[in-house]
Amino acid sequence: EEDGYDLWLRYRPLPQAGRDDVLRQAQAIVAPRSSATVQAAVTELRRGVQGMTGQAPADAAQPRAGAIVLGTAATLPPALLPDGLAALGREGYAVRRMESGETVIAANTDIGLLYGAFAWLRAANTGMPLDRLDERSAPKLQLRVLNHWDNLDRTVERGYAGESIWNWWALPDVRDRRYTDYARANASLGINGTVLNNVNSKPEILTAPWIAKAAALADVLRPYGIRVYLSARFSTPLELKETATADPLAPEVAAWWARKADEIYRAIPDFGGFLVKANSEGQPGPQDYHRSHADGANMLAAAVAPHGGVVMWRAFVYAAENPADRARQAYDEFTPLDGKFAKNVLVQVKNGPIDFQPREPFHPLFGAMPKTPLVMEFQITKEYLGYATHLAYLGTMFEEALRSDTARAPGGLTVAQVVEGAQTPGRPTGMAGVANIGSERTWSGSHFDQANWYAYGRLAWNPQASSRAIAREWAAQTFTREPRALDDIVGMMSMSREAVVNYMTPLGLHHIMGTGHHHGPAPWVAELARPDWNPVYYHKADRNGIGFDRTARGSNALAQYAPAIARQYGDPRTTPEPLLLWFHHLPWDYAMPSGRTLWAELVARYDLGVTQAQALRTRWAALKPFVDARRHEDVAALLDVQVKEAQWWRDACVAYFASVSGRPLPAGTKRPA
Ligand code: GCW
Repeated sequence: EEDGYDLWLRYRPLPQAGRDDVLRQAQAIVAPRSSATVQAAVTELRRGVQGMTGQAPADAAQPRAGAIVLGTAATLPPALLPDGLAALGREGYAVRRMESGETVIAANTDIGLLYGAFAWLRAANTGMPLDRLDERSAPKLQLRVLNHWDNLDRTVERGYAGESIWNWWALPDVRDRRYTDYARANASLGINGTVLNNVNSKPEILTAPWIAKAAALADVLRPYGIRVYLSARFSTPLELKETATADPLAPEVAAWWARKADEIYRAIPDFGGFLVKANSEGQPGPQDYHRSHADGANMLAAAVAPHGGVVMWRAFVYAAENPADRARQAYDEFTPLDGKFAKNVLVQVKNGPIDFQPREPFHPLFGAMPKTPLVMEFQITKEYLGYATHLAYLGTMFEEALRSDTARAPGGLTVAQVVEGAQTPGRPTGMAGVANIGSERTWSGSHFDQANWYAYGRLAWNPQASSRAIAREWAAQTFTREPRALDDIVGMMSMSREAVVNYMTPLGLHHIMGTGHHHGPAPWVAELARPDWNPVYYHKADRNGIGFDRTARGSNALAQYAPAIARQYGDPRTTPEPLLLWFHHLPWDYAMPSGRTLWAELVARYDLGVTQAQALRTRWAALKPFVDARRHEDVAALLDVQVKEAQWWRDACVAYFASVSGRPLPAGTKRPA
């Protein structure tokens, strides 16, 4: 019975034609003398071929037609060596079916071979013609990292898939097999780093017993090319009572961190570095000592630099003292520091300026810090998009952010290009995804949420990839290769996030969810201690109108974007409709392009969202013949909840906005009796 544990690496028996194709190309495997990484590649190929065909490939010593031959320039016979291999770099690979009948998986390193093996398996699993395979690929970003918000007591902040997969109690002695499966899944996507613990961090994580636990995980993950990182709490030495201050400029503090780094690197020689959330939501930081983010980041960077480590310093900062517009704060604090960060610091920026809302414009820092490498931070776990219950494929959302034009260069400069380092040649590049992984059988809390982990990984490899192509690739491996069913599943995925936007926060609304847990509607909440936590602060609806004026007449957050964008979005007529109320406060009777009033349009959007949620359910029901019974049922049950909660969102929001505006439902609005 299918329970989702195998993720997209299912390797179930293929239909006859596919099976024959795999058997023809994978009769044997030839691999160089083995490192643990090559061993992992060979084991995976064997497992895949055995699963897909029922037959295990033989081991062969010499290349021959019908064999898969893995090798580097040092081990491949010249006739099988692809041209230009060196250009594929440390992690790239070439996979090619030769005229002579061998399938060559070539790379410059063992990790490249592992990635190439997964690429071949992906091709086999998705039904590509293996006798014509000719693929080369190299990652566009260097650091492709998961951020676990996992606490040391095994709870997961904003996690909806059970407790943390890190069984801290049993570590370091017990190395759960699940860690290896986690490594395989990540390596299949090219994810090469993992931050084990929550950014809301604890001092204990940097003490000897915890370093030993992290080291045990690093040992399991290493053969799969995955480095371990830790979230560091800025005040750690002070809280452990090993220094008298945490001031980054105090020599005893810098010395403490340098010693700590030495200690960590003794246990984990390839330790990736630190992720830091400082001076944000109550976390300590350099500003507690009137020092800047750069002072703090550079002090930590100096500690890990001798070992080749990096510091990822988060730009998600906002404070109650800055009540006018929370969306402005990161830009205001960080742009003056451009050029002041050490070489091994990357500033990690959420995709939008508020907080992982169903829709936000791209963060204005992208393109505005040309001397600083910026890491894109996406949230894979669906804190604001219906937890693991609602079907919302985030590939489209990630793609929307990455394809946004920052207009910071003549001819355009997309967010993806910024993240790829277009402005910062020679400096590190990266992407971070807040993981949706837990210890439930499905890993991600639902079958479709696995697609969000998958899409994140594929976009971290290539930020310009197509979210639709990724969805298709994932669904073919996860559910079915039957083309019509696949079209339907991809169609559902592609519209799902827009459905969520429509029934939660249409037309640029944001941050109107329930307090604390962030689930369900609560646009009426107005009495929280901090103004910038109240939904009313964000929608500003009253008798006359609705929306947050971020133009020059309002908070002027718009001025943080390039002039061309500021100009275009300065006028509601030329602002993209999906962002209208993000940037403008407008009267309820404002005439929308549809010919409706703003009020009528808002209600129509909420209705559309509910209709779309219902459509997801109907479309899934029709897919029953193509999906195994258990997983079909699991998804169907969640889609029922989604329809119910879409109605809840719509009804609550429409009722609330009707009450503040004093307007009746537009004529013709249908509601169940
Ligand atoms: O999205 C918000 C979450 C917090 C989170 C914070 C952050 C880890 O509600 O739970 O804390 O962002 O990104 O730091």
